[in-house]
Amino acid sequence: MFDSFSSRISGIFEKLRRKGILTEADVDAALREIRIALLEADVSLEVAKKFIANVKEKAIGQDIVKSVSPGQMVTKIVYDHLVELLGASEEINLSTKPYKIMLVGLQGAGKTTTAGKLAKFFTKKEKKVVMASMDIHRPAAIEQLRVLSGKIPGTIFAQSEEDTKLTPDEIARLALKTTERENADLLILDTAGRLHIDDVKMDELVRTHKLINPNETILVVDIMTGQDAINIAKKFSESVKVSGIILTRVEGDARGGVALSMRYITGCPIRFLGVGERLDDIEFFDPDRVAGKLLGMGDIVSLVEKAQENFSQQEMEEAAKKMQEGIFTFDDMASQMEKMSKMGGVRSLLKMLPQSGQLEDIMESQGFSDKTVDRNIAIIRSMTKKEKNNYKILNGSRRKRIANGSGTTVQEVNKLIKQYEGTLGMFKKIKKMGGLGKLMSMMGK
Ligand SMILES: Nc1nc2c(ncn2[C@@H]2O[C@H](COP(=O)(O)OP(=O)(O)OP(=O)(O)O)[C@@H](O)[C@H]2O)c(=O)[nH]1
Ligand SMILES: [Mg+2]
Repeated sequence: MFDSFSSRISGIFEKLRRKGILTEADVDAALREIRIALLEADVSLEVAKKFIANVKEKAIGQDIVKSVSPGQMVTKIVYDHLVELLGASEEINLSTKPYKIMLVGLQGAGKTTTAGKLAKFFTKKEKKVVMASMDIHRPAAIEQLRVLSGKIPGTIFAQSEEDTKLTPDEIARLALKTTERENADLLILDTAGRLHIDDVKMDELVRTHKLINPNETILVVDIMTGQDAINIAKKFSESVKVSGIILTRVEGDARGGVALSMRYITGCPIRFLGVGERLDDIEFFDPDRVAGKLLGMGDIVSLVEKAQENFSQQEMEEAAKKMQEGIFTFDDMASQMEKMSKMGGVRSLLKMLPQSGQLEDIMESQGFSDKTVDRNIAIIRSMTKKEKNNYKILNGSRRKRIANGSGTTVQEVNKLIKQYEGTLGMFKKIKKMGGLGKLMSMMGK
């Protein structure tokens, strides 16, 4: 997320840090560059101006010119201001029963997908969720939500397949009734996308909004909309009282400025970020994390969370123990590769780290690139048990057999074995040095 902005910003800071002693002119120059970066990232002019003024005031107040590490100091000040601008995260806690959430937004913003993501999110928390779609304008829209809800065990879809002629008001009433009858915790209502704000469908939205009287009205905004997103948000807030925002398509190289301006302009908290098309691709909005990303500091928190979801505590301990003992088999290698691709692939994982470009090269040289993972797993699967436990017996004819069996070439098999040797060598070295714990303490951690 926010790749181009963050690489630009981190470049500016890099320059500052290299300078050692900063003059006020250095700081001014850097702030001018930051301002351009903000504007290019679609932050509104008003917000960018205010941001720079605040940072400058703070920076001068702190006497950065004399401070020990001025570059770092400026980074910190900018970071703090970004966090402030993004606004504190506020969770949706289902404070009343049933809690009613209505999703509104422009056509294609991601409302229906987000409805599914939220349903899954709350179902995982043992909440009973009812869903309904008031989108009678697009024939397949109700079906789309029905299919999504079918993928989330436990959720209840309020509309029956026979009811194709209901009006949005009737659907709303039906959904409320179902929610009560099922004694559900949460009702999620999807609405039709508006093409323009002054669409006739807007009146319909206002009417059903009144009827439902939701506890939470969430505006779903595609972050790729750029500057327009801000106007859309303003207009929507004028018609129905928006209480929270969910930004979608945040995973790509989005121009993150929308996230920065949104809170300031609407006064509404950003609740979640949509980071992909799958139902699990939703993240809590965490201003610290987003600010860190914006400044190219990587996203260690997301990385750790992802790892925790995919590796159990026990697996982690086992892996660490093996590493300690210098044990690493081809099966271990294959299982690591499988886990990586389950977590979204090497590329998406590395994106969360600073300097991800260089790391990607290193991972690639170790056989962990998205292009080669499937191939390497196939190669390992074509080995016998004996071969997997002792790579030294892999002579020419065995390698040829493995290449044939996995639909690869002998060169590719050779490459993988070499990579395996490299990792095994590293594990052995760790063992020699007294294990992982020793190594860590040597590194001062
Ligand atoms: N990459 C990415 N795609 C998303 C995200 N959220 C939704 N999409 C995709 O965006 C497209 C539109 O999503 P929908 O959920 O149908 O959007 P909508 O707002 O309900 O659209 P209408 O009902 O037509 O107004 C689909 O292809 C989704 O898979 C996201 O966070 N990231
Ligand atoms: Mg929809």
